[in-house]
Amino acid sequence: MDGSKLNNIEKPTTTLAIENVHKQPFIIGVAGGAASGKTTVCNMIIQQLHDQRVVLVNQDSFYHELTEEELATVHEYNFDHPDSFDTEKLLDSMENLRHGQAVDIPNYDFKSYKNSVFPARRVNPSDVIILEGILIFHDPRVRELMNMKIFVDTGCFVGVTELGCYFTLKLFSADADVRLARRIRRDTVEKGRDIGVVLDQYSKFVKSAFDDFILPTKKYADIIIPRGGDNHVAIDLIVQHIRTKLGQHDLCKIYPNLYVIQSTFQI
Ligand code: UZR
Ligand code: MG
Repeated sequence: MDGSKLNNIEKPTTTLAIENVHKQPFIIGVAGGAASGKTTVCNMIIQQLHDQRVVLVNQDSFYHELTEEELATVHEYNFDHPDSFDTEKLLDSMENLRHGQAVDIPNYDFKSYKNSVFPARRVNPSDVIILEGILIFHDPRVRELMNMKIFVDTGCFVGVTELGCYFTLKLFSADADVRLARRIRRDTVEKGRDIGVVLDQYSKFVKSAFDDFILPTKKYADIIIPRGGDNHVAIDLIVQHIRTKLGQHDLCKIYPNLYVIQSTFQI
């Protein structure tokens, strides 16, 4: 055989196309009324996932700063309305985190109603991102980012009612009562608010915003947790599910920046 022809035969080569595709984080949304126990649920999930990289992003961080005019009539300002949040900025931050970029999350100050008083918090990309907030399910674009949606319900109690000479057991929803009681304690102790202002704000805005904006988003939840942070079985199940989902990305965990996208054989 002619040696030159043999040399012309193309030798098989393998091309492994490797691209720098980062692993997308598992995003969990946690919604529920003010003082329903959202933060407790988030902290319990974070505690159980201590061997993973988890970050908590709070919708509260994205409150719009109040203008001087709004500050002058702050008791008329509705902090429980969807428009009080800078949702575009929240979306922007989440998109960056999702694509492996660190972001600066504003540090909203509940005393001055400004986000420029304290320095922003640098958040690095993580395996799990928990997005917490009263209205975190309100905007469909934010909902679409989430791999799992949790709604925290506070609870109910059994009471006795008297009807003539009969006594009957009745299931009462204690949700609003429990949230209001917790809120009074939290806002007077932690935020240094006057109890009169807290009650006034509750009847003026918080109660109706819960019925008009927060409760209607419950239907988007994948999981509804009754009794919030007291529900250890629900938290265990959620953590188990997250671990299963993270386990499906084992290859990505070993090589976080490498992702084999295609393998071609050229002859
Ligand atoms: P969570 N809030 C304030 O009290 N002051 C602010 O400057 C901004 C927000 C309250 C807000 C809402 N409503 O009910 C609550 N009011 O923070 C949400 N009035 O906080 O999700 O931690 O319960
Ligand atoms: Mg909270």
